Amino acid sequence: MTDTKTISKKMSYWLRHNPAAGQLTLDGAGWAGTADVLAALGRARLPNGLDDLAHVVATNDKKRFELSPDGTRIRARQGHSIEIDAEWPQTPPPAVLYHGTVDRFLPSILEQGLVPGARHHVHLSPDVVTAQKVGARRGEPVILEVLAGALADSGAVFLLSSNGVWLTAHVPPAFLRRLAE
Ligand code: HQG
Repeated sequence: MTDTKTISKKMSYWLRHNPAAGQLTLDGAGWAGTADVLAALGRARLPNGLDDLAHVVATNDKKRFELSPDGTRIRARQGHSIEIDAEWPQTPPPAVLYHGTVDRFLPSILEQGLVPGARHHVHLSPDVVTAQKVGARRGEPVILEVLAGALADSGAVFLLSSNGVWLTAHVPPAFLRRLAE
């Protein structure tokens, strides 16, 4: 349903990047008041019943949003460019994780490693299929294996978000391998 996608895009923008655009304020962990988000959706002339919002949260393909247990607050699970401290639990990663990207970024990635760019962390996928989807947003996907276990052994911190995305600060080139096609 088109509205669901439009609502999701608007909420991603407000809750990750620009709360002021929705006249919202987020607390330190990224939460906005559910009623405030509903009001912002109304101002954007989008469906703004609590049921519309709950539908977006429940059906979002990547579980981007999280409602507080009592439903009064909502936040994006990750992907923020604004400063928030929604820290996911530090978790020992599996030996290998995956990163989906595209050919044109490889020279720079092989020189600098994976860097967070506009986000707070480098995002890594638990499996190749997920990484392919991430890479395919930009073109023909190229999959990198991340030697996550070894990187963790060398002292890097890995966080696991509640929708299965692994987050870390930087992956140096020595911990990257291009997956054979
Ligand atoms: C690349 C989506 C040059 C990196 C997805 C990527 C994911 C470099 C791009 C989530 C580089 C950053 C995250 C370097 C990394 N030189 N390019 N040194 N290091 N890159 O979107 O991982 O829809 O910030 O390969 O499904 O693509 O937001 O990160 O291509 O889960 O919920 O720089 O975003 O989820 O792009 O995607 P992004 P990502 P959402």
